[in-house]
Amino acid sequence: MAEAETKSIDNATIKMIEKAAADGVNTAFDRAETMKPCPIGSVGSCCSNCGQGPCRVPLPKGKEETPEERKKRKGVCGATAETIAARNFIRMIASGAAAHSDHGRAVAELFIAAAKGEASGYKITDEQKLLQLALDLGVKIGDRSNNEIALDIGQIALAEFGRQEGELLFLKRAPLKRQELWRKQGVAPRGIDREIVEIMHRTHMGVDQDYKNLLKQGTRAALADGWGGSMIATELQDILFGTPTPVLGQVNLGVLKENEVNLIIHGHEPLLSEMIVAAALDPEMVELAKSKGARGINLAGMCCTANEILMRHGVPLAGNFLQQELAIVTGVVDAMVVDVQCIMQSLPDIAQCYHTKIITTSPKAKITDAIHIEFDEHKAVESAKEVVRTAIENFPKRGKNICIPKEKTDLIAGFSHETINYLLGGLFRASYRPLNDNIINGRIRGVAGVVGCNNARSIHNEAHNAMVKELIKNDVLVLQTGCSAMASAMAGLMVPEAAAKYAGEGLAEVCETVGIPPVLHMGACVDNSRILIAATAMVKDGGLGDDISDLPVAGAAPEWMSEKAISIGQYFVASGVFTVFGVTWPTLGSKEVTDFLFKEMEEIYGGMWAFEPDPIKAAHLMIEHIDKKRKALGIDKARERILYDMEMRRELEAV
Ligand code: BF8
Ligand code: SF4
Repeated sequence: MAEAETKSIDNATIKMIEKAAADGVNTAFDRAETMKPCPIGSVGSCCSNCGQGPCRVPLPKGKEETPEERKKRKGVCGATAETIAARNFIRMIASGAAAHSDHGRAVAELFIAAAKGEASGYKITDEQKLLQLALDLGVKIGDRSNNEIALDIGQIALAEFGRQEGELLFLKRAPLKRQELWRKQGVAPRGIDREIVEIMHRTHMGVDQDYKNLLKQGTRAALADGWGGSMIATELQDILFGTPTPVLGQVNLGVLKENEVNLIIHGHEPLLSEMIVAAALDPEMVELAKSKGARGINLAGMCCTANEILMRHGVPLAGNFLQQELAIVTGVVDAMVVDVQCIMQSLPDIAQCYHTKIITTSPKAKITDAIHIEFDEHKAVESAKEVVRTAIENFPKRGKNICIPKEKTDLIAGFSHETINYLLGGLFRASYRPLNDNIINGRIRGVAGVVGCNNARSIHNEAHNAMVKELIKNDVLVLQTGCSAMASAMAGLMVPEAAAKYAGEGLAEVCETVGIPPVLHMGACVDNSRILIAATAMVKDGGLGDDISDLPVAGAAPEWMSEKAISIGQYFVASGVFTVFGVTWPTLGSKEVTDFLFKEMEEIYGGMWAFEPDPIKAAHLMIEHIDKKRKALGIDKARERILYDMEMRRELEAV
């Protein structure tokens, strides 16, 4: 069916969209056709922050606005289009920062419970990282036990959420110049919760009505996400569950198995999924599965939970955001267990057409018509077993209407900051030096973080793949997280062989020498904090300036949709990174707000936003920015030289 081919570039996805249509199942792809975005709300020009509205303040169509007309474009309370757009934008940041940070809080709470011995099944796995964090946070080590040290760390981390004064401790990990800039600008976050609450206060009717001042608070809350909540989540998860190291995995709906119980773990927090991974290996569970006629239990991940359990256990990835409904359409998913974030409410509806059980687990995220098995970290093993048992018992109820797409692709994941450091530098002198050297000598032009979601308003995975291929072709090393990472993995970009096939000569040469793919999977969205740490490590290693904004780096989310993506983008920009988003831009209803984000932020923070829906053009904006930074560093000539060398080499080879 030609129509499905206009919705995704991935064959497994296309097949399942077709099957959904044949089965009479309505998916996000259909709903995106019938529900068009509101042209006023989508550009930030609709305010519903009080009962006098919603007030709409759209730009006049097709003509320049006179100053008089401009003055009349106000909400009932007098709020201008700038105030309305800025308020809407920073409320997105508040929600995104809250999502990541509440995740971080849950990890900190579990960390404390584990340290106290009150959470059976959880333990300190990465002792080295525990001790490193203790040093960073000034926690006494001496001859204290790991649990004693962990308890102090957990309590310090948890206190960061409610901190009322001072600034977040992890800000000290940023380059010194950046820290000073944040302080000078007054955006160094105090407590994580405090900054989010302050957004909600300031955007209440009749409070902060200066768009620049509103955006400044948005920056403060976003930094509290990246250098606070998200970083706490990543660090403590690594200590509890292990810091990722290179691991072979597989991705796409083809990882589902006809003869086994298929249990999909979907959502974000690895607290539950880690336990489910353990429960699925339990001989008692495996026996139970066999007694029901299955050959075993096949776990697969969806969305960021998938990334978490892939990075640490090699559990296969069933798919990214827009494939969640389609996994059920295969007819072989016996249960899908979800926790928080990016979970479509349509899942139970679709499940009714097949036999799949949808299980919610978080008291924060229930779905009408789903089964709820509350996850209690104090009884985690039992909760996890109950979930696995529910899937097993549902296996015999599978219908005949099943189809598993054959597509599945290999990938190497597990590129934490520590792993990159180790792989580049070797066991005895782990460092970013070889990366910096290869950037300075021009083999690697720069580094790009390509992250974020799928969006039903754009062709599934198309922009991710086009952008990433264009970047590596131009010798830009790509770091990835979230659904974007999965899109690249599906396209075969995350195996070492991809270097020779897709990367420019300089990048390919480095990848082949070190033995890494040209596109590195760094984890879930919350792990974008790893990219901040990697960028800081590049600064600290020397030769590339003294701040993140000096580095030849850029960021992008070509298919973004979630509010978390906006928070991530804002903390990257405020950390000094040029960041380009695709699909749509939520402040286009106000020229002033958009100009501030796209231009003025560069003057203040050295990083700025851009909006470019064409992924190739967007990739070239990133490359231009990288080249601009290379020039400022005085290393642009080195690259010309190396390319010349290669040209000469080719000529010699041709002789
Ligand atoms: O945190 S990339 S669609 S799954 S929001 Fe969601 Fe976007 Fe995927 Fe993970 Ni991130
Ligand atoms: Fe309208 Fe002002 Fe109320 Fe917003 S806060 S809905 S602009 S009256």
